[in-house]
Amino acid sequence: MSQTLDLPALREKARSLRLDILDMTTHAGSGHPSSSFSSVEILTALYFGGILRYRSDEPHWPERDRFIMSKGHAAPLLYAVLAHAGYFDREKLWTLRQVDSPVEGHPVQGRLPGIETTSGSLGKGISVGLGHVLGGRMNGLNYRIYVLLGDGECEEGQIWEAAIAAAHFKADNLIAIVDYNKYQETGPISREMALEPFVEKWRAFGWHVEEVDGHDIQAIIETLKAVQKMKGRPSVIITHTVKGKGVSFVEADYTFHGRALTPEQAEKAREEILCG
Ligand SMILES: Cc1ncc(C[n+]2csc(CCOP(=O)(O)OP(=O)(O)O)c2C)c(N)n1
Ligand SMILES: [Mg+2]
Repeated sequence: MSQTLDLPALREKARSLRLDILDMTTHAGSGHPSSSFSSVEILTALYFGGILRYRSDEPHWPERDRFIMSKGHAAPLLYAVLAHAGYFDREKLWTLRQVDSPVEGHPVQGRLPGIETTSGSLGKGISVGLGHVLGGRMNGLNYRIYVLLGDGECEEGQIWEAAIAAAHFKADNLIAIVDYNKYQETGPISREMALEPFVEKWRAFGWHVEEVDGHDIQAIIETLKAVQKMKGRPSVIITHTVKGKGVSFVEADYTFHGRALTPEQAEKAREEILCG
């Protein structure tokens, strides 16, 4: 991959991913568009910004970095990214949530190349990631593991149990990224189960913490490169995001969490994404 960043191309990639998420979920009539839109720039930075080491034509390459989609309901985004990265034919995307399609409502390991873990039941990602850390050590492999968490997901107790363990095992090749969009399924995090002071909590658990604008691709890439140098403890990047990013009326309405846009709404959304 090229060392010089082509930011206009990366922004164009992010736009294409948003359009694919929109088309997949509208065609399926269900799914999680706003959760997927929220993390588009994070995955663009990881997969297309020269961060993640992968070979889409050799999905089980032992030295590959692992990407764990812990907020598994953002499956449409993961599928769009994997298709754009060359893991499978993009035409498959339009079978999202159809009976017998491998493009399931939540990712299932083994159903499509590039899916590193089954997810959808929230809270497991750091535990899975730490398993890869310890397995890599036993096998003498130096890959990194990136785990994408939702902020609502961080209300799960297993996240914090795994955070203790990751610090204990000095898992400095484990990088958690929190999509801090301030909303979960049923409303604002501050009302449902407040997380603040969030940075201090991670620090108290022994993690190195960075904060970044989760829609600024360049800043995300720079932060990811910075945490790669961390020694002796795991890192977490808290990315400040907007749930539904890119479509004004989805940003303004958290009930789009598990609801697709109607075909009419999708036309308005397409215009906004194309002009944004
Ligand atoms: C263990 C578990 N409990 C509840 C759910 C139902 N659920 C699906 S998504 C979601 C909210 C997740 O919010 P967040 O992590 O903030 O993700 P966002 O969509 O905002 O990115 C919930 C409660 C689940 N999938 N797994
Ligand atoms: Mg959230």
